[in-house]
Amino acid sequence: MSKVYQHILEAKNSGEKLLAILLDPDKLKVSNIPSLFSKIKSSKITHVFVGGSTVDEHIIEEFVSVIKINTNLPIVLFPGDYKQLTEAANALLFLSLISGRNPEYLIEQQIRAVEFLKDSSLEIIPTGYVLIDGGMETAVQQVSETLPIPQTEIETIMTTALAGEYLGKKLIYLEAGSGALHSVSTKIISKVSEALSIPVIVGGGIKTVAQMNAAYSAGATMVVIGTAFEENHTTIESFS
Ligand code: 1GP
Repeated sequence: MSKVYQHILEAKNSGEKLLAILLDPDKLKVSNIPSLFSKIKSSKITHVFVGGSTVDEHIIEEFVSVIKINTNLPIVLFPGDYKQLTEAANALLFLSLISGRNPEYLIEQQIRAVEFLKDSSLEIIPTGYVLIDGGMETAVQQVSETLPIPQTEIETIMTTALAGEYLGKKLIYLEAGSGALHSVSTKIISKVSEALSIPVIVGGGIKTVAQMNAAYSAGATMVVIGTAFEENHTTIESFS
């Protein structure tokens, strides 16, 4: 069953806009999950992403299980590492960092995840992950030891994303990096969305409703927000 992906695909085709909140177990305490989800209930948030660049593998299971008690929204793993996997979630963005040239994040981590995934019922969503310069060195860049593509290299970004689609990826994630100074430009989102037939996810540095709507208008099916919600939980209410 590919329930989570099917919904994203239908959203692309129907024009429905999806919003994921990214929760990093390193930054959010389990004890704060219930109060956070009471705010999320009345917001436009449609998905919960869980992951981070340096998350301790032992806390993932409990973290996701507590989220599950507090929401019916789909929980999607967005792991920085093959150890950040748990059956408690609904789906996994099976990421390959196709903008980089580090085999560790192109295929090595994915091979290591197989031991867990082969006996798992997690929905696996093959995702081409494209790191784009957000105006600062981000955690993804440091951990993956790869360089982001400059925002000016729109053609390279588009061809990289399209190569991802040709490789069979079901989603393309345009990532400016957590806490980016500049989110992915609408010019890039438009160019990529027009070229691709699969849904485009955009994240990194999006802090306002206006930025989110601009990303949707440019063609993003889903926007991911982490830092803005982490820094100020009341922001969630302005996204309702
Ligand atoms: C990071 O794209 C996500 O991987 C979200 O970024 O934390 O900047 O919202 P922010």
